[in-house]
Amino acid sequence: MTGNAGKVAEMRSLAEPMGYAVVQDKRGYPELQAASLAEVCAAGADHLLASGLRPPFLLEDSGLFVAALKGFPGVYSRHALETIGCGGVLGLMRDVEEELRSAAFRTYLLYVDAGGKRHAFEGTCKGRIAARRAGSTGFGFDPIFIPDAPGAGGRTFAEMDLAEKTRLSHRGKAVRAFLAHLAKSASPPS
Ligand code: ITT
Repeated sequence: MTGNAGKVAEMRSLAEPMGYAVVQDKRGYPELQAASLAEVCAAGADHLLASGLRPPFLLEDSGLFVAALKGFPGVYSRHALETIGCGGVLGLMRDVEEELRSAAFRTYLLYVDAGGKRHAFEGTCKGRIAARRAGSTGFGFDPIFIPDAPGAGGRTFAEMDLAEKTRLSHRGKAVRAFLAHLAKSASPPS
C-alpha cells in the first residue's frame, strides 16, 4: 500500500528474487501528522481494515530525521519534500558544520497477515546531509543523503544504483527482515 513508485521498485528488487510478487495498491490512507512512523502505519491499517480491505497487506512509512533540525522533517518528510524540497533542507543546514550534519533515514513496515495479525519491521540508515545535491537515481531526499557505510565513499544515495542503495538503506533492512519473517512463517512460494 503506497503511492510511491520508488519504494515499490526497491521492494521488488528484494522480494522478487525470493519468489514473492509485489502488488502495488495506491488507494492510500490518511497519514496522521505529529505522530511516530509506527502510529502513522497503525492508524493507516485501522483505516484500511475499516474500509473493507482484506489482509494480507503491507504498509510502509519512512522519514528523514536530521539531528541538527531536532528530527525534522521526520514524520513530516512527505510534506517537507513537496514544499521546501531537497533545496529547502540544504538551506536550513547551510551554516551547519560537517560534523554536526548527522541524519538518519528510518523505515517502519507494518504487515497485516491473512489472519489479521500485525507484524512490524524497522530499518535505520545513519548518515549525513550533504553540502550540496548530488546524483540522479532514486527518489525523494536521496540526492542530499550520504549514508555512513564502508564503501559509500561520501556518495549520496542518488549516486548509487538501486542494488547498492538497498544493500545499505533503511528500507532494504526493513524489507529483508520482513522477507525473513515470511520465509520462516509461511510455506515457500510456488
Ligand atoms: P506512501 O506514503 O504512499 O507510501 P510517500 O512518498 O508519502 O508514499 P513516506 O510518507 O513514507 O512516502 O515518505 C516520506 C517522504 O520521505 C517522501 O517524500 C519520500 O519521497 C521520502 N523518502 C522516503 N523514503 C525515502 C528514501 O529511501 N530515499 C529518499 N527519500 C525517501
